[in-house]
Amino acid sequence: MLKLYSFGPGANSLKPMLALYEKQLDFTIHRLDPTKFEHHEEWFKDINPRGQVPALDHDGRIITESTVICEYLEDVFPEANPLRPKDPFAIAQMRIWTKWVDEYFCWCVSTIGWERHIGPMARAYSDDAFEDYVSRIPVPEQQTKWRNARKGFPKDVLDEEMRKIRVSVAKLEAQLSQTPWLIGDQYTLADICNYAIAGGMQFGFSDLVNEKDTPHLLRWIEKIAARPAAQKMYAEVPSEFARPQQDAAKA
Ligand SMILES: N[C@@H](CCC(=O)N[C@@H](CS)C(=O)NCC(=O)O)C(=O)O
Repeated sequence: MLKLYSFGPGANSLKPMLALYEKQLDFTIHRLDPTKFEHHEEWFKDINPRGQVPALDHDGRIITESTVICEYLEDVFPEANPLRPKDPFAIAQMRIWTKWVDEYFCWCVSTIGWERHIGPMARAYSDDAFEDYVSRIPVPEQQTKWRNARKGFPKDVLDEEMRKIRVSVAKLEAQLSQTPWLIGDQYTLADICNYAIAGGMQFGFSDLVNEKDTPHLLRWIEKIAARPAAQKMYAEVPSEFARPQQDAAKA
């Protein structure tokens, strides 16, 4: 049995969710509500001690880390619509892209998302209520991030993250102007994991991702969103927490 703990079809939660839909596996989804800090409740910290989604329960064994979950699904269900190439060089290219998402692209988009969305949400709580929630966050760096979002990130931090977002967008556009998918002719986890972050940027960062400046990136986003698996995912997991295609900035 496969059960995915998730906020819905957006950001890191989207990666294994879209992979599960693409592979047409049988699975259930347990949605958590971030606005109620459900992911910091004790029952969920027993599942993922970091208090973060996504997490996959496979027959009682828990796998965390969105990209690791995607690779795990390929290892366990290699025949079900493969999303990883067979050739070792191509696998390496795919992993360079997924590593880049996890270590670079995700973080700059995330900070801007926290500034825009988490900050106002956090400011709606009284100081005491907010600190009570923060005290339940198990990862010290995440506590700092919540506090920074509530205060508002310093301008130099936001400027630097926007610079990294511009670098990221240019990198994706450059590759997609050469090849239909990120590592060539095959749709892989490289595309899914990048789409998880880039997929809503035509709305949240329309000054950077648009028809004039990034036509190839835009076509690629639309092409993935139109795939039957993505359409089924958005139809079956409508989310008031993570609106399809509009929440790249909420990672
Ligand atoms: N490296 C982790 C990051 C997971 C992560 O940042 N999850 C976010 C949602 S996209 C989360 O749970 N945020 C809530 C919080 O940190 O309080 C992964 O790729 O799974």
